[in-house]
Amino acid sequence: VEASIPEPQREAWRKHQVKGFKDQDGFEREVVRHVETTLARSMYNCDESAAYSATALAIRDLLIRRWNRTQQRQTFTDSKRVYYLSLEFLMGRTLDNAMLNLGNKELAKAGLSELGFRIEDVIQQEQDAALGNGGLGRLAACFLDSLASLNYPAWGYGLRYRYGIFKQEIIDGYQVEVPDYWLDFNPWEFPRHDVTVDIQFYGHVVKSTDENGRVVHRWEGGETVKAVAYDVPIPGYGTSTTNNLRLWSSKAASGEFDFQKFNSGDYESSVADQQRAETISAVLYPNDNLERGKELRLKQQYFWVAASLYDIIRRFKKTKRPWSEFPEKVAIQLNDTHPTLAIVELQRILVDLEGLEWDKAWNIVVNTFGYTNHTVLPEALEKWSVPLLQHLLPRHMQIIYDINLFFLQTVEREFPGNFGLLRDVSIIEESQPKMVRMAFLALVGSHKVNGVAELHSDLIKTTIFKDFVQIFGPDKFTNVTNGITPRRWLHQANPRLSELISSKTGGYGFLKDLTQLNRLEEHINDADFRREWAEIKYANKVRLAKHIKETTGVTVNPRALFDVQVKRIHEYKRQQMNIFGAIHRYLKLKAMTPEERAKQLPRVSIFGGKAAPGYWMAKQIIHLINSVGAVVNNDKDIGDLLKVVFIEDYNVSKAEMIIPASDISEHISTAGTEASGTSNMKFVLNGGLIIGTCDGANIEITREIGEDHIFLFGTLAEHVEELRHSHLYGKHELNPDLARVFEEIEKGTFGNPDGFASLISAVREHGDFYLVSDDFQSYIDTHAQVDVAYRDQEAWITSCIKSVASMGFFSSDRCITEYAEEIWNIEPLKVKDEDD
Ligand code: NBG
Repeated sequence: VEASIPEPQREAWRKHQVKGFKDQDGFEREVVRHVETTLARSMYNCDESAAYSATALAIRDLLIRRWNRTQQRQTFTDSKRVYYLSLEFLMGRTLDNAMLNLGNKELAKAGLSELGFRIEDVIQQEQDAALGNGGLGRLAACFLDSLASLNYPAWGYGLRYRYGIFKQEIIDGYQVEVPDYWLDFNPWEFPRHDVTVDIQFYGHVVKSTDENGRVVHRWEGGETVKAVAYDVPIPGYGTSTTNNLRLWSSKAASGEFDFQKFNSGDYESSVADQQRAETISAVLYPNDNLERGKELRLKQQYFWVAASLYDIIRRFKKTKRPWSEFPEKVAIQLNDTHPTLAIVELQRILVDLEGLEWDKAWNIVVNTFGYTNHTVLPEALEKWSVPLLQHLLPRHMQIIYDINLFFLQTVEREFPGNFGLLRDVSIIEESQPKMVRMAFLALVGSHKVNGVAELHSDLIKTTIFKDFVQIFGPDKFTNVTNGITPRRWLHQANPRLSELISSKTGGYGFLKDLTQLNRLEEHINDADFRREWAEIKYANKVRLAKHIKETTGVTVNPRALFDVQVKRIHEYKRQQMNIFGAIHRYLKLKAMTPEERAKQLPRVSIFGGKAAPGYWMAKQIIHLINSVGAVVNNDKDIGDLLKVVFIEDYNVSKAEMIIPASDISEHISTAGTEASGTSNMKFVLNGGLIIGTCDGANIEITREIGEDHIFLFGTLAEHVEELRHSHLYGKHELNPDLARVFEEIEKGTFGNPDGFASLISAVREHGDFYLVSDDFQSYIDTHAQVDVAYRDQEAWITSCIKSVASMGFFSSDRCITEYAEEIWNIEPLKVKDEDD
C-alpha cells in the first residue's frame, strides 16, 4: 500500500510544512524549545551538555529538511547513485561541521552567547563518532563530505558499532584500552525500525532442476539475524544537498527474545540468542593494516553487505527497469576488500533468486563494482579459510569456486599450459587449509581497480597484481590519489588561518575550489600578512601547549619547534625511528658544554596514536616514548631544549587541534609501505612543513609544492628489497649513532631495558625489515637541516605560505570528481534551495 497523501489533502501539508529558523532569534527559540520539551529541562538546570544537545537538535532539524528534499529529488529524477561500502567511517564530531556547512555558525555563536554559553565549550561536549581505525576510515568520512558538497547522489553504507575504536589511556607509560560507548545520546542518527532486512547464516544448499531443466540452487536453513537501518544525514558545504549514511545494527530476528524458551523456563538461553545476534555489530575490530581472520569479522562483513545490497536492489526494483540496466543506475565502490562478499552476493541474487544466466549476471556484477586497494602489506591482505566460508556461507563458497573456475578458464585459453600462472592468480590459494584471496576476488569482480597514490598504484601493478595486468590489460587499473576535505581540515580546524586566507584570495571560494589557494603567492611579500600568518601558528601552538600541560603535566615552550608524529602506531610507520632519533638528540645535548647548549634550538617531540590491543611491538614503542619523556622532561641540563610528550587518545577531534599547531610533522614510513597517508596533506594545508620518505602521497606533495619546501630522506622504494635481502644474507652493520642509542637504552637510562628488548633486536638481530638502521643517518642529518632551516624564520614562513598555496590538488573534491568521472560515471544533481 502506498503511504502517500492524496492530492486534495496535500494542501494542508504544504501549508504546515516546517520552516527552519532563519535568524539568531529563531535559533534561540529552537534551542529553548528543545531544552524545555525534547530534553524536559529549563534554564534552571541547563548545563553545557544540555546546551549541546539542544543546539544539535536545532541544527539537526535544518538538516532533516534538506535531507528529505535531497532524497526526494534523487528519486524523482531517477539519477544514478554511487554506494560507498566501507566498514569504517571515522566521522569525528558533527555539530561544528554541520553549522559550518550550513553557514550558520556565526548566528549560533551569537545566539548561544545570548543564552549564556560559549560556542567553543558547547562544541567540546560532543563525543567523536569513532567508527574507524585510521586513514581508511577517515578517508571515507572525507569522501562523504565531498560527495555531498559536489551534489553527487551518493549513499554510504556501514555498520553501527555499539563500541567504536577504544579510548586510549596512558597509565605508568603503558597503553590501556577503555571501551568507547558512544551511543548514549546521539542526535545525528535516525533509527529506521521499519527498514529491516533478514540476514541468513550457515545452513545448506539444495540443488534441483526446474521445469526448464535448469539447475537451481536454494540456500536453506541456518540462522537468521535482523539488520536494522540507522540513518545519518551528511550535509554538503554551501549546498542544500544532504546525503545519507546508512549504518546497520544487528538484532535477533525473533524480536526481543524467544518466548517459547522463555515460557518453558529457559530464560537464559532466550536472552543468549538475542545477545548473539547483537554481537555482530557490537564492536569495531581495532586493527589498522592487519587482518586476523576471525569468524565474527566475516559475519560482520556478510551481514553488512547483504543488508546493503538488499536495500540497493529494493530501491532499484521500484524503477521497474530490467536487470541489464542495473549498472546504469547503481555504482558500488568497495573500500578495500572488506565488502568483497557483495560481489558474490549480487551474483547469487541474480542467478539463484532472479533466474538470470550466469554470464549475464556476471556482466552486471562486474560493471557495477569498483575496488580500491589501500595497502600492499602482506599481513593486511584479507584471506578467508575455505572451511570457514563453507560453514558460514555455503552457497557463496560454491559461487566463489564457480567465479574462479570461469576466470581460470579464460586465463588458460589466453595462456595455455601456464600452470604456474594459473596457480598464482587463482582466487583459491592451495594451502592447508585452502584460502580465498579476497583481493583477487575483488579485482576479478570489478571493472576498475585503483590505488590511492601514484607510487602505490604503480606498486600494485608490479607486485600483488602483476599477473592480472597481463591478463586484463593495464586499463583495468587506475590511480586516484587521496584527498582531504578542506572544510574540516582547514576551515573548521584552523578558523583563523581560513579567515586570513579568505581575506587574501577573495572570500571563501577556496573551500569549494582549493586551487584558488594559489592566489596566496601574490601576497608572499606582504609583511602584515606574513606577521599574521606567524601569529596564527603561534596561537595554535599555545593552545596545544595548554592541552599538553593539562593532560600530561609537561610544560612546553610554544616558541620551540613543534615536531609532530600522530597516526596509528605501526612498525612500518617507524615511530621507533623517531624516538631513537629523540634519544640521539638527547645524548648529543647532554654531551655539550652549557655554552654550546645555549646555542641549540628548543624542540618538542610530540607523539600520539593508538596501538592495536594485540600488537606487542607497537605497545613497546608507546612505552619507550613515555619512558624517554619521563627522563628527558625532568633533566635540568636539558630544560626547554628537548621535551618528549605522548598525547593520549589521538582521535579526529584531537587531530583538529594538533595539526594546526605543528611546525614539522613526520611521515617517515619505509618506502613502499604507506599507500598514501592523508595526514601529510592536512599538516601542509595548515602551514606546517614535513619531513618524510619518498613514499605514498609525500611524492606528489613534493611535486606540487617543490622539493625546496619538504625535507625528504631515506631509501627509495626500488632499493628496499635488495637491502632487506642483504640484511639477511650479507653483512649488516648497525649505524654507529643508532648503536649508541641502543647502548643507552640497554644501560637502563630509560628504565628497565627488558621492556624494550624486542624493539632493539628487531633492528639488530632480526633483519631490520623496516630499514631503521639504513635510514637512521639520513634521518638525523635531515633533522639537523630542519633545525638550521627553522632558525631562518623568514625563509621558513615563505616555505609554509608557498606550500599552502600549492595544495589545491589534495582536496577530496578533486579526488571524488576523478572517481565520479572515471569509475562511477555519475553526474551531480543540484537540489534547489528552499527559497529558489
Ligand atoms: C590505509 C593506508 C594509508 C592510506 C589509507 C587511505 C589501510 C588498509 N590502508 O596509507 O595505510 O592513506 O589507507 O587510503 O588502512
